[in-house]
Amino acid sequence: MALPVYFDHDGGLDDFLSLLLLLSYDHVDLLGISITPADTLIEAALPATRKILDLAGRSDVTVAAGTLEGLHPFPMAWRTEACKVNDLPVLNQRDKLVAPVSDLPGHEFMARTLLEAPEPVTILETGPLANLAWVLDHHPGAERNIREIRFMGGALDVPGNVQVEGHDGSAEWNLYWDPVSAQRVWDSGVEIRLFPLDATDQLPVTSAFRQAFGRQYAYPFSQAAGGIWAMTSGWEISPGMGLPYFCWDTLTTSSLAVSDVCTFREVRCEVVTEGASEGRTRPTESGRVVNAADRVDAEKFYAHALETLRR
Ligand code: AGV
Ligand code: CA
Repeated sequence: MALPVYFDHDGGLDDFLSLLLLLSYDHVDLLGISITPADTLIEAALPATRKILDLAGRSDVTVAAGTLEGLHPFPMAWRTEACKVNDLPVLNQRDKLVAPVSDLPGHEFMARTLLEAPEPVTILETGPLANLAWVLDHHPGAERNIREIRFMGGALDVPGNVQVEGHDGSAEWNLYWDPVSAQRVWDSGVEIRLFPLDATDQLPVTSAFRQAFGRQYAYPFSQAAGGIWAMTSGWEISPGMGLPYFCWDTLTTSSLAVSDVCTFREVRCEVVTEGASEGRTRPTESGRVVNAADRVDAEKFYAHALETLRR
């Protein structure tokens, strides 16, 4: 039984790693991809996404470039990582890109794909919620064709990862970029399966994990993934560089294939859209119910990623 999935990502390193995993899941029917121009530069993220599709032999999947902007731009040092992915040798063995680009902007492509889908779709969301919020506002009929959204975002009972002047640090970046869109999705009837920092904090990218890809380097997907994960290295020995890199989006993606990679609990929470906690997912009795990832089986995740990418 194929699982129809629509993927909206925002061109960060683990968004590309998520795409490599997703393309390895035989039970997933990938309907389309849009890119939110958040933790990325779209001019690099678009070709990098198409090159990964071509490498996977999935040049039939259409990609749409997002145009909606958030309120709080990501740091430029993070956004340029997509340029490095786009230049990876393993992704540049051919000089032609084949996977098609939609002539629609990301939000319209998402709407059309959902409206045309013959059965309810799982949305894999590894970036901010601007495109989905737009779809809910402009195409109310699309909502009933969404089975659920698997969304990397938020921080419930742990600190956030936004470290900017004037913010209290309680928010996670995917909500902080566009809190109003996040609130729009929270206010909808869409089922939310949330992968907050509470869960992903249990999955740091370690050197042992990165280097393990060297032992399976004959596989093109391991060349790509090992190269991309190597780009997340360095923070361990550089004080002041900030927080480490975690398997944020890749945990979210792996849950589509490994149902027991983590446990879930029901939490009521609301999105804060103003003030020093802007973008926070705050647990409160009056909030809406989300299914939040809780305890992660870290060894299971690392083993799954390594095994899946031996292709
Ligand atoms: O907050 C995690 C989200 C994930 O979707 N992104 C990165 C992942 O793609 C933002 C982010 C937080 N810390 C970062 C981030 C860092 N140190 N480098 C790049 N992006
Ligand atoms: Ca992301």
